Amino acid sequence: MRVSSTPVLLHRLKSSFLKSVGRDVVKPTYSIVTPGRVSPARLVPDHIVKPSYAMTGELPERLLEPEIKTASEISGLRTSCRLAGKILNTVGKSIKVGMTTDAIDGIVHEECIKNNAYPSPLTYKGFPKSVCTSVNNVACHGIPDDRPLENGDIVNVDVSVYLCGYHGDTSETFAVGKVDKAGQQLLRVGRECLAIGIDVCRPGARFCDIGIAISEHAHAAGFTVIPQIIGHGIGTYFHGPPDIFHVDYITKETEEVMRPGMTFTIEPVICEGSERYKVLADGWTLVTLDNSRSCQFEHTVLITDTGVNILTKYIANNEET
Ligand SMILES: [Co+2]
Repeated sequence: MRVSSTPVLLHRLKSSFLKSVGRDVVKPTYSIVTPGRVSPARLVPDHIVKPSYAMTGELPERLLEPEIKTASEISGLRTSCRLAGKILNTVGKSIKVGMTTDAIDGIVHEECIKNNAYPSPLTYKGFPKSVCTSVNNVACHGIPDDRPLENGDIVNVDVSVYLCGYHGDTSETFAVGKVDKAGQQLLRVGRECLAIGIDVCRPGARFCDIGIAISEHAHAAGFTVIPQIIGHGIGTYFHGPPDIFHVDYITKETEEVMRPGMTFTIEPVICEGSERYKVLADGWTLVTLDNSRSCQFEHTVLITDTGVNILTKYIANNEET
């Protein structure tokens, strides 16, 4: 749920990234998606503890520095992240041809309420639904609507929950029915990019090392990365420092090093065509300019004393803990 507006980034990346867009986009074997009808926001019962923006519309003041969390803060965050991972797993198992993205919204919403959590996207900066669903040429922040999923679609479901006073954030792009070879390859590389980005995390590593590793892998496979879609620090706030870039972007800030107790998301958007995009009139839906497909995978991670922990990882036999 975060797009960087750093103008300097746009400027610096322009030349190097446009060069990498060499591949022709072949005739699509998938549907190009346009927004459908959005149902009313789902209701949250009174007993669910809500983040401040859901009550007042105001976001908490942004921290200036990445936060080092205490053991008890980490334990709260771990609980919400575990639930986000569990809900994403439940959604993934239910996805099938003919299901609308509004139905996905319904599942995520109900799972949140059942587990005493608030669906973080709902009312965040005015977002109208409980989850983001982004299909095919929609790169991120898609609004669930009445369009039924088609055989061959790819759909990203971005689940964020607010539980125990903490936000947990994770997403995955799922194949619907039989996806063509190019789409399968895109999903594989997208998944690998997240894993590679997580792999470089440890105390002492620079934040920019994440983007360097991810973009190198994506480019080697012939794909691009949307520079402005960035990961973020997370805690009692949905989005905070540090900004996590998924491209090769070196500044004083991105050269800062990771320290134990820091928690943030990694969530690269990988495209099969150009990384250029536009935001539709609804103010949210971000689509690729050339209508090519993109995928996104996301985890919330914790820097530990010795490495990194994936807080939103789904662990099957740990379901009820
Ligand atoms: Co996120």
